[in-house]
Amino acid sequence: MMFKFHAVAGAVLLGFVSQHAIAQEAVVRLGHVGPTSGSIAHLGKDNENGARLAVEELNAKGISIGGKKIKFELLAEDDAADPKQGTAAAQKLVDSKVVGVIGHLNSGTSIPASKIYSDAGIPQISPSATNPRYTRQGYKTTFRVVADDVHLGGTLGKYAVNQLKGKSIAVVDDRTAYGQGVADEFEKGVKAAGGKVVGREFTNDKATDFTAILTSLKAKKPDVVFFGGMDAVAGPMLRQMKQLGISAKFMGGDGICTGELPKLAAGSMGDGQVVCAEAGGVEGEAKKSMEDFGKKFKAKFNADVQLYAPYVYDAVNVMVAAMQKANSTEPAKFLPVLAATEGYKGVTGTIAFDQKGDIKNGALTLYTYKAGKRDQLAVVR
Ligand code: ABU
Repeated sequence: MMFKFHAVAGAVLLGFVSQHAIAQEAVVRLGHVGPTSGSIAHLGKDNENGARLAVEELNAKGISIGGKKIKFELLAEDDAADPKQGTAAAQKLVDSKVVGVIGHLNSGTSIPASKIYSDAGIPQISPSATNPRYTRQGYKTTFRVVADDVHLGGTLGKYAVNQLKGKSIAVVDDRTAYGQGVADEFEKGVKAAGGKVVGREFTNDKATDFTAILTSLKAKKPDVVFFGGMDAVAGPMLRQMKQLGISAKFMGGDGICTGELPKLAAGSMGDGQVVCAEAGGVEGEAKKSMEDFGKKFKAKFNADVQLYAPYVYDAVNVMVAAMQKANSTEPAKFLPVLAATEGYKGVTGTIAFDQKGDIKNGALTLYTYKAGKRDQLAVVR
């Protein structure tokens, strides 16, 4: 009889304790979306790992919000850089009750997905989508921590004329939202600097044979070829340029400005031949935090940062900082705090958002490649 009483009392107490414990701890879901399959899976994985590192550190630190210990759970989705898969992934995350999303990697997926997040009232921070349209749709939920293609393409266009002294410039794009957009802005930049575009061709983001367009451009004797698209296409294009005897400088936006490009070009890049730009960057003392991030990333994933992993890491942290400041993980409560972010010190520099959700005073880092490694030319604003 006595044993029975103790057992019942123990069970009641255990129930109370575990309910109490549950009440003190909450799981908060964050979404990440990028292409972790397909030709740019290496970039999708790079982004996803940036998010994983941030979430692991936050959980290890132990964050309390609204009187509860928060355990962040990352729901990582693959959109294969495909707009339709991008919207399906967005809907899946909304249905899974994420409170915020970091992604997508591509402009072509981030733009259509942004309506789904906006309709659900869920903040979305893209760490890498650079098409200006992304933040110009009037959505309050849409943010970006890198510069856009107006800045990126325009600066590269002027650089082609003023620094590279390009006289006959050819432009190719992959007809994606990013590729075509950045190529258009590049062309405007060339023209604004008094340069001449001698040819414009296009391909697609899955193409591998560029013989026809490169042969047509070769006849125009370009001294600079700009490609609007990603590294998976730029690599084979560089190989085929070499085979066809086109020795022009090769330029591109952030999509080609990756650690993987030399491998994809398989030895066909001359030192200093390629000039590209990352849509962010740090100078002076701030460089240390970026370098430290690179070391930490390498130690954890046994891989070098490809391009935007540190921007993803900052995007997760700036979103969680807004939750802490709002003392709430409810999107409706922390969204206005996120929008009002000022002076957040991340590894990629200082983050503040303008009215559209774009980073204020965004930087660009111009790179070339020497001996198969990225080599910084300049940071410009
Ligand atoms: N910004 C380059 C890669 C991502 C994109 O905008 O599509």
